[in-house]
Amino acid sequence: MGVMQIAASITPNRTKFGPLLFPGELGLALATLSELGYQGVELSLRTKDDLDRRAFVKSLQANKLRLFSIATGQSYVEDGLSLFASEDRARAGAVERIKDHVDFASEFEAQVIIGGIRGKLERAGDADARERGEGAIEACISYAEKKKVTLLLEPVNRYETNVFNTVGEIAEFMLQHPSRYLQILPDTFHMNIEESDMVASLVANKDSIGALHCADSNRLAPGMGHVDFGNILEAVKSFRNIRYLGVEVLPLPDSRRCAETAIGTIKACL
Ligand code: LER
Ligand code: MN
Repeated sequence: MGVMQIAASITPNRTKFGPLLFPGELGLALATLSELGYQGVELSLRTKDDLDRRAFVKSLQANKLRLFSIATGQSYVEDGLSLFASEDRARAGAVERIKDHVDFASEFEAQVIIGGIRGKLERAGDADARERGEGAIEACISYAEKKKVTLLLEPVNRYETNVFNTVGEIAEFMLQHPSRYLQILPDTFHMNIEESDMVASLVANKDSIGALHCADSNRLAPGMGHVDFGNILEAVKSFRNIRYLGVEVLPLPDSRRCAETAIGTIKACL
């Protein structure tokens, strides 16, 4: 990896999912991120129809930004679709949404994130439900392989889900489901809760890390909490498969201030 690329997580629509900058203000988001020195965006979408694609492509180009990935958690938060749902229809609906996002991503050489859309097991430890959920992820992997799109599996903390809380759990899943189109997306906010040693977990899985979500301990912009970004970024900047650092934070006190603080902190560490 050469110079580390920096992206921000944004959304074209207003949503219950909180850690996104400039919700509902796509034009302002792209112009501001470009002005502040970002290289691209991670776009959180509910459905494939949330976006006027032509206008989006034009605006990306005008602002010299790239689309690095599509984030998919809104399907769970807004519509109750999830890969580990007990109800067959909710599970199938989540797989269909991911396939749509894979199609979209393939046009941009972008990646697709499987984070919040996993949902959770209704009964923790339910082996059958777990197997059905893993089957749903396998269906997504097969489709992504056909479209040559990389899926990023994201460990999420125990207060949000009961499947894959740590980087190590995802690494184990990947050993059982080897695919060159599957990588890990650690998130420093979740890691700060779950990992005993954040840098050690990252280093132990360095070739599988496809991107990194950067949020501070309080889910605000890096620099507004107590995560040690110096040590973390010093480690990840030499990882060979990492495509970008994504700023995925609550827009507080406001989106612009977060975007500015985050890139300032990250650049100072690199
Ligand atoms: C999504 O990137 C994330 O970090 C999770 O909190 C989703 O629930
Ligand atoms: Mn995240």
